Amino acid sequence: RPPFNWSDPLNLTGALSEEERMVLDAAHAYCQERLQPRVLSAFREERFDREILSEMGELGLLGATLEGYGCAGLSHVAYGLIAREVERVDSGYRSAMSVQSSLVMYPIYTFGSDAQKDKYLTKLATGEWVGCFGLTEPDAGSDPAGMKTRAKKVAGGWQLSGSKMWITNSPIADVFVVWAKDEADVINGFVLERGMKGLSAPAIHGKLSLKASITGEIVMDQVFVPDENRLDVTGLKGPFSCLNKARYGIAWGAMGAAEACWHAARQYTLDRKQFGRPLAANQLIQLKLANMQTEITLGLFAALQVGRLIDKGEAAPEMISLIKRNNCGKALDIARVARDMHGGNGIADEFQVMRHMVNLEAVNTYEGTHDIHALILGRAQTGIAAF
Ligand code: TGC
Ligand code: FAD
Repeated sequence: RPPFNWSDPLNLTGALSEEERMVLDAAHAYCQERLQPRVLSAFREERFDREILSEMGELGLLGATLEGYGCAGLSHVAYGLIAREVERVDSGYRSAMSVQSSLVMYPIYTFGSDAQKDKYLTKLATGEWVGCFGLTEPDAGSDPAGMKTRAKKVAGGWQLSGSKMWITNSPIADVFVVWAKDEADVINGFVLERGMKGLSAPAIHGKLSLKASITGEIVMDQVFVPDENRLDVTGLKGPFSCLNKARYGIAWGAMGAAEACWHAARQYTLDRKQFGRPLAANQLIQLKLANMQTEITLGLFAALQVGRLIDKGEAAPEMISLIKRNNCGKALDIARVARDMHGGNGIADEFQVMRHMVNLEAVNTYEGTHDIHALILGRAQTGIAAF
């Protein structure tokens, strides 16, 4: 009888290349040894430890799929594995990593001039500079086409005015990738830098989710941005092509958080006795564990398939919507059930599961909400846009 590994039931590890397995092991070791010990206090104190991005840079975890500029040139599956290991610890740490890699380095790499790439990419890859991505506004979330931020052409550059809301990393960012409409209502991308006159990025406090990640606004009051800081792309396909990369990583990451909750629930119910035997001896508990195992395994294999298709240049955005939506929704359900299985202890932060649960609420919302991805899939199968 071939062996059955309960924690890797369909042998995902066996479907990875040797390089991907090495990346997985290195990312796992870093996350468990360096990130896990500090997440509890960071979450309690609503603190993002800035040096985490430098540590990730040192290990080659930033912009990992890009070639050159000190980037590792890894497969998209390897990038997904990194996201999964980081989010096994905390979705907020994965947020910081995926914004830097997919939403800041990727657009500069793809739409930037050689001078922009030389100036920004190496420093972003090492984590010496932190980046953020400003698309969402107070009145334009699911519908970014409704943005109000304006870029007015002036001599030698552009003058940007407007505000962006809910921006991961913005209060500590050195580099701001910002999307704005020009006078013809066409969306353009710009790279702004900390210190530009009229630019500020106040932090948003009071979050009950992703408290170990820093989130803020971007406020632009007639910020002059030189011509050479404009990205060479127009229209929503600019920001959306970045979102494809980030949403793909989130599909892996959410499964990492779900695995953390599943493993915790399994161990807790094996250890805790009620009615004279382990909780895990009950059929209701085993059913929940089997459901978690099944959903996580299917979600990981779907992410693996999409990753392989991205590497071959054959992934359509709808495929990414399918896995982002499914994996975030399933991870949130799993975290809620795992919290319940921990009983009263489940609400204590030392047991980790409720932190994952509240984090996953935001993960299910950002980068396109669960329902927006349903509408993208609905449009693709009916030909009718419902939004
Ligand atoms: P639509 O008409 O569908 O498309 C407009 C243009 O964009 C192109 N396009 C894409 N290109 C590449 N990849 C994609 N996924 C694309 N989707 C669309 C499309 O071909 C078209 O191009 P063209 O040349 O014909 O003009 O646009 P719409 O306005 O009708 O879109 C509606 C909808 C709902 C699909 C879209 O607006 C949407 O996805 N909304 C969700 C917004 C969102 O995801 N925001 C994320 C903000 S960033 C963030 O949350 C970071 S969190 C980071 C962290 O902490 O981890
Ligand atoms: P809304 O668009 O107002 O949606 C509210 C509800 O209405 C949702 O349930 C939605 O599904 C539903 N809805 C909307 N339209 C329809 C429709 N047509 N039909 C049916 N239902 C609909 N943005 C960035 O640009 N950069 C970042 O770095 C970033 N980081 C973030 C970090 C955090 C912690 C959070 C919470 C958000 C972040 N965001 C970021 C913003 C995020 O992408 C938006 O919150 C998200 O896209 C949803 O937009 P909204 O909050 O305006 O909700």
